[in-house]
Formats: sequence, C-alpha cells, structure tokens
Amino acid sequence: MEASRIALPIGTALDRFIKNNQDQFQYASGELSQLLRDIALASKVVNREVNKAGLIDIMGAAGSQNSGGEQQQKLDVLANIRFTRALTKGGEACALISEETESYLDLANQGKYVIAIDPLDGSSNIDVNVSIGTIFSIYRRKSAVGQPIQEEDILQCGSEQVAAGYILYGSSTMLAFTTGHGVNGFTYESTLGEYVLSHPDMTIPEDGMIYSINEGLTNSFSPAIKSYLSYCKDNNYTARYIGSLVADFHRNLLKGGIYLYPAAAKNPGGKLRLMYECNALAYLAEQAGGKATDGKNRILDIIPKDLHQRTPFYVGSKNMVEKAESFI
Ligand code: FDP
Repeated sequence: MEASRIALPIGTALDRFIKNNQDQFQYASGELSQLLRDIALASKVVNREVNKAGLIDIMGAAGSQNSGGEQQQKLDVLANIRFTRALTKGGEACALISEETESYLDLANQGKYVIAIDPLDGSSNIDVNVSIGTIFSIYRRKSAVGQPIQEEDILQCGSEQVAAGYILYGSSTMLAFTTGHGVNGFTYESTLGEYVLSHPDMTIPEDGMIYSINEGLTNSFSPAIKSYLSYCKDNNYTARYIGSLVADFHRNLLKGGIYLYPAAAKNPGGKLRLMYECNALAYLAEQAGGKATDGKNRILDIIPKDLHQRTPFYVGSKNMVEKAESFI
C-alpha cells in the first residue's frame, strides 16, 4: 500500500516552504510572506482564465491601450485586475507599479512594500495558446509609513529588491521566486490547487548553446550585435525564441543560454521595461548564478528615471552574457 501511487508524498507546498524558510525573508514580520501568498493566489485565478481562454469570450483585444500605447488584450486587463485586487486587499503593499497603468497606484495605507508587476507578459502570444507569464518585483518603501508615496519609494534600483519572481503559464504552470537566498521553483498541481516545490535551488549553467533573440530585427541591429550573431552561428549555437520573455528566460535558466533584446532602430533604448520586466529577471538570474546587463552595465545598478523606462537586455548564462558584452 505504501508504494502505491496514492500513498506517494506530494512534496513541499508553497505555504510550508515559506513557513520553513522564514529566515530567508528579510524583516521577517510575515508581510513579505503574505505578499507572495497573495501573488500565488492571484496567479491561480489567472491560470484558470488562461486555460480556458479558447472556450469563452475573453480572447482578443479589449479595445483599450496600456501605458506604452500597445493594445491591451482582454487577459492582460483581467490579470491586472486580479493582481491589483490580491495585492491591495491585505494592506502589505502601499504602492503598485504595473505595465498596464500609466502612473503608480498609491494605496494610502500603512503598507511597507512597493510592488512592480507585469501582470501578463508576452501579450502577442495570448490568443495563440503560447506560453505567457507574470513578472513581479517587491521593494521596501523608503519614506515613512502613513505619508503619501514619494518618488524615492517608486524609482528604486533593482539591487534594492527584497523579492522577485515570475509565473510561467506554460505546459505546466510554475512559480519561481527569490528572496535573495537562491531561486526556488514550484509547479502548480491544479487538482490540489497548490504550488509544490519542484525545482529547489535552481542554478543556471555557466555556459550554454541557446541564443534567444528576435532575429527578424537584424537589419536594424548595430554592427556589434550583427557580429555577435555571426559568432553564435559560427559556434553552432541553437536559436530558440518564443517571444514571451518569461518562457524564454525560464528555458535558458534550466538549459543554459542567453536572451538578448538589444537596441534596434525601432527601439533605440531597447524594448523591455526596466522596472517590471528586467529587474526581476536580473535578480533571479544573479541568484541562480547567471548575469544580466544592458550590454555594459549591471541591470540591477541602473537607477530608474521613469516608471516605464526601457533598456537593452542581455540575460542568462554568465559566460554567454560576458561573451556577448565583449562584442559591444
Ligand atoms: P510582447 O511584446 O508580446 O508583450 O515585453 C514584451 C514582450 O512581448 C516580451 O515578452 C517578449 O520577449 C518581447 O516583448 C517580444 O518582442 P518582439 O515581438 O519584438 O520580439
């Protein structure tokens, strides 16, 4: 009986993991842990909606535009509502920065944490049933609690994150996060409604053979990037590009590789957003032993001047990122 499938242990559920590892949560007052639980809960609802996207009338464009003037998809809007609701209810978060809203949201409460979130990243993949993700960064507020939110609370640099993570809605749904003590990955067991620890202490191989880039933009890349792409081909690298940042990042984290989105004629400052895309993934990459730069500078050291600031992004296996940098 002990050996039968029904008697097998489930593994460590997210709640148990958080309880067992309280020492890895800075300022251990339980608020940061609660924020992670809130994010996990909202992601389960989003996961449910993502999974039935083809079944009901939630696919396609919502008719409105986000902060970058891109058309919002219905699921983007829904995910933003879900995460905003989950993060505002408990009172731990005092401000929210989201890809989906022009300005930050001052929650005017006693909360100590500022959250930057891309509720549903990879929007061009939403209505074609390809992996998409959620990316989040958590910061400690700097100004006194109870006062209106200040610029110093919002425009913090990535090295000040106290936690960050992503949810990948893929062939299975995964949550990976760091609180500055390595990266742990949890797979969603939908019949139990639980995230279960499946990838403890994730590390990215120092080297890899995968390069992920939108090569369709090659004509508008700098000569340095063009030479680097020739180098990749000369060295028999494999190209893998989903066009969903979380999915591309996750694959490279597991297998070793580099994701790059350089400046291009269309996006001279890069395309990806520093505050709610790159910072979180840079923190995770470093915690897993990898590297993240804008081609020259460490992403986590960039001081943001604007909520929706863009940056070139090179992230992944340490040696591969360094090689790419040597061309720039
Ligand atoms: P999307 O425009 O579909 O939302 O940050 C947004 C993002 O996707 C990333 O997820 C993805 O890696 C990248 O942009 C794709 O950009 P390109 O379509 O220019 O390749």
